[in-house]
Amino acid sequence: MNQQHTISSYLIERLKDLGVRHVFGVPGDYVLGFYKEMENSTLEVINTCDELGAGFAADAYARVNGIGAVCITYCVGGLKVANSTAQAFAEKSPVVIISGAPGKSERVKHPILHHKVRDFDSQLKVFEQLTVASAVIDDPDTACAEINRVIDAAMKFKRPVYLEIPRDVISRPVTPAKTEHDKIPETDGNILKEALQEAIGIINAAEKPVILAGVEIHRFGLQKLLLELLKKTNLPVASTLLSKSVIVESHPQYLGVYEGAMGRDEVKEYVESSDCLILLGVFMSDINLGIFTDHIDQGKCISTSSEKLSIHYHSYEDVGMEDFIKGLISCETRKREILDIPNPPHPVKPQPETGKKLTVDYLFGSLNSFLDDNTIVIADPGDALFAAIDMSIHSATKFLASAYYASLGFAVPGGIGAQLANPKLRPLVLVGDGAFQMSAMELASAARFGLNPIVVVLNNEGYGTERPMIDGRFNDVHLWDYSKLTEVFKAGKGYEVKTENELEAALVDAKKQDSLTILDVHLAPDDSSLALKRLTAALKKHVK
Ligand SMILES: Cc1ncc(C[n+]2csc(CCOP(=O)(O)OP(=O)(O)O)c2C)c(N)n1
Ligand SMILES: [Mg+2]
Repeated sequence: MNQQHTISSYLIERLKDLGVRHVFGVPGDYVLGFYKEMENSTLEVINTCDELGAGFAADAYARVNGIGAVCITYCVGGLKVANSTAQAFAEKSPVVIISGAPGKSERVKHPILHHKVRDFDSQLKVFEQLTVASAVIDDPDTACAEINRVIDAAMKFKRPVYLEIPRDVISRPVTPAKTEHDKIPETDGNILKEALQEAIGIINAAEKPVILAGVEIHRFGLQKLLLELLKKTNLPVASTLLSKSVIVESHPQYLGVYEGAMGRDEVKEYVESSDCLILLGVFMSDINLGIFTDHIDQGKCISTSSEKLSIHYHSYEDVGMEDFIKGLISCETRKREILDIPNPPHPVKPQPETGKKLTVDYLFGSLNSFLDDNTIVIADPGDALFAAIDMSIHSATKFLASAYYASLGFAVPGGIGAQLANPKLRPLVLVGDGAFQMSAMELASAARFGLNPIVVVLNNEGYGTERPMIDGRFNDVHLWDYSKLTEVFKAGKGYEVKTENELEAALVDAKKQDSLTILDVHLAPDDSSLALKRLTAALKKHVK
């Protein structure tokens, strides 16, 4: 960094240092200057149709790439990414939100400037709630240190951060500040030793220990350590829905997705009958626990996460998750015989019957055998997500979903972010018709940037997940010809799919296309996956 930096060039440099290659967003006059700076740099600007799409794309990008960024204008754009930022916060995804803002010189005497809501700091206050660190970069003397503080927090906590830059300061010269790259707090060696002693004692004495690998293993890049631990101990491992694909799903020690009553019965029984459950970075959220249909006994758990380590009913301070897992690997943990465990069933390709109407079961059976090593599955909440529980993802980190925050509209723009983060991947986007109507226009962005997601629209004529809870006309959607959208976007190919044989033909053909494809898959409005049937039965009790 020998050149004379400005606020914008310094921020761009820092983003690049951390691995950002694409920035998603929609410009506006308060941020146009920064857009020009990005265009003049090696960062690629990915204009989406709408800011929410940019926010979701940046979140998916961060999940695959380790960090993502979105750049928008003040309030009208910023407040649209509030929802995607909330998702990134809730599900731990390090996204840097960069917002333009009115210039300092324009604010004198509080004029009523366009896009201002109440006060000049209204948007900042919103983002203070949604991020782990935030700053207004308006002073060249502190700009670099503040940029570093905020970006380092994103890396440390794997959560979104917010930077707001008044438009008249972006070209101010600055002196680069030292970056801390501060890592997870140091572990206290004595406390770690004691915690490991206790944990190893319990694990070694247990008859049936089971590991539950959560999403933080993925976010903190600890998949290799997990594999080492499995090799060292031979213990069986399950994932949660949020962490699905944390480990390659054909691994011999893999049980499947544990999800209380929503997951496979054998997984529920196996996990819940364990006398020592080792939870690694698991979110104990309602969806992850099958809407609390789980029966996990805290008195049998050893749980480590980025926030705390607890053994049964007590906790240890200052023990990092990575250090604890490394400790488990290096200690004298008992190596067991590899047990005969209920692995997920191997995908069996269903045989299509000509003219037979499609069901959710058939669709997912067929999609399951369609996956290959380069497919990344991105599922929107709704039956697309629940039915995907039992798909067999080929390699680690090839499944993305808003499985805790549960915002509709993530999957289509998420496919854009995922494929730009790793161009070797082809997204298989699984999306309900309701969620698709919220996000379909972003396929135009996919077309513009030459991406080729295969988009499967589960067309059940409305909000199927909600119907069994309380039904009404509010759960219907207007019926579109989804497959014709490729004509509107002037790219790709659409298929209308009603029968088993039409599905097979469409999938085979879609795989050959190098542009985007949309499969409008007609399903009966009252059809659903087994997992959804169980979930709605559980939810019904809560909404009355
Ligand atoms: C942004 C957002 N709005 C509303 C909801 C509430 N919601 C949850 S599931 C659902 C229905 C989704 O319909 P669709 O995408 O067609 O999937 P299906 O339930 O039919 O499988 C709705 C509206 C939500 N989760 N997210
Ligand atoms: Mg639907």
